[in-house]
Amino acid sequence: MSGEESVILVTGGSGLVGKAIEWVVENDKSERFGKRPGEKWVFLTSKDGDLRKPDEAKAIFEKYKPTHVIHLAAMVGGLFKNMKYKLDFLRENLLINDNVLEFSKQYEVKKVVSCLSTCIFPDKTSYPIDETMVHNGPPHESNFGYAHGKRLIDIQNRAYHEQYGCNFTSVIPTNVFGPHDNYSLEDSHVLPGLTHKCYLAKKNGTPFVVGGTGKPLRQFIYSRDLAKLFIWTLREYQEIDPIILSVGEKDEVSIKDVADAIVKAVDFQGEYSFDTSRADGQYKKTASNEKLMKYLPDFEFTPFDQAVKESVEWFVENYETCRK
Ligand code: NAP
Ligand code: GFB
Repeated sequence: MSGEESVILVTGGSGLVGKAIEWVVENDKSERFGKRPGEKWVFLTSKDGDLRKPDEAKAIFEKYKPTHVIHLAAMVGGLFKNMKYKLDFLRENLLINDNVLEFSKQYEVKKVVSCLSTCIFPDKTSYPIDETMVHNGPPHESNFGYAHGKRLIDIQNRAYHEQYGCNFTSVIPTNVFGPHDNYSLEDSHVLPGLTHKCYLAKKNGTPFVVGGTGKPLRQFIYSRDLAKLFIWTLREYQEIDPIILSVGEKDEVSIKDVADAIVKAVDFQGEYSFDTSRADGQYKKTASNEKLMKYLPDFEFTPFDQAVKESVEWFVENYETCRK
């Protein structure tokens, strides 16, 4: 991205990942990740327009005339929300993605970076999973609506590139957590959901109950680390094919490890238990970050326990106003 005026539109700018990108743009002083002269960053919320609706989506592009787009806006949620609303996840995200990509083409946006997820990979697969395996078989039953909607972004990117020469690419983050997450007790992802549950258990002297067996394995990326990688992808990554943005295979942890880290960060003194009547979801989705490491061999991820501590501290400080 040259120094001339760039208008970078971040759809979903008020969410977990969007707020992390805003934080990095405003606070990182490095040339690689911080805001650069001539850049205007626009962080959208759904109040700026419902991206499921073509007229509202077009009005946003007409108003801002972006040169670049980081496309985050989506219906998002954890395992239990995905199991309940499979059609909504599919249809809402298809509508949003079609509008954002089509108006990016119509308004001649120079580059779009959209967002897939490591949970959309085939359920029956070899490990570690890499970027070439996105379409190699059906996703896990628990979130097939969300997964197919996300997979289509990769198909759309390739079709826009082949037919119109559009520079549309995507990233594949693993599970993300950090400040400004959604802390809903039922619909959130595991880390914010357990943070909220553990906080209430400590506050009310009630049991802290973790869903499932605690055995499934996950890789977690701190939102502020992911934000830096998004900015790098926008500025320097030149492929149409997606790139996995994740910590390494060796950093994979169990859900019990997550619960233990949250108990430590919340300073919960009681015992906690597992409600094995609740689903475990995918047992594992171990992803390789080899492609990313070839591009950024020196990138340093925030240590998991430190990131959990910062996230829990943010939640406690913002309990009254955060999404829950
Ligand atoms: P989030 O916190 O739920 O934020 C979603 C954002 O999308 C919000 O800014 C929301 O606006 C906006 N949005 C939702 N529906 C919209 C609509 N119809 N029109 C306009 N804006 C709409 O989500 P997130 O965790 O930051 O996720 C961002 C991206 O990362 C998503 O594409 C998600 O699929 C992907 N991802 C997330 C994870 C994860 O673990 N969180 C993992 C992999 C990939 P409001 O604030 O106004 O509602
Ligand atoms: O983050 P999560 O909901 O989604 O994690 P996935 C689910 C795992 O955490 C399961 C356990 O093994 C759950 O049994 N768990 C324990 C809990 N307690 C809780 C809790 O209170 N809340 C939640 N949510 N889980 C998602 C996909 O899969 O990954 C989404 O369904 C999305 O589409 C996301 O892409 C990144 O990692 O299982």
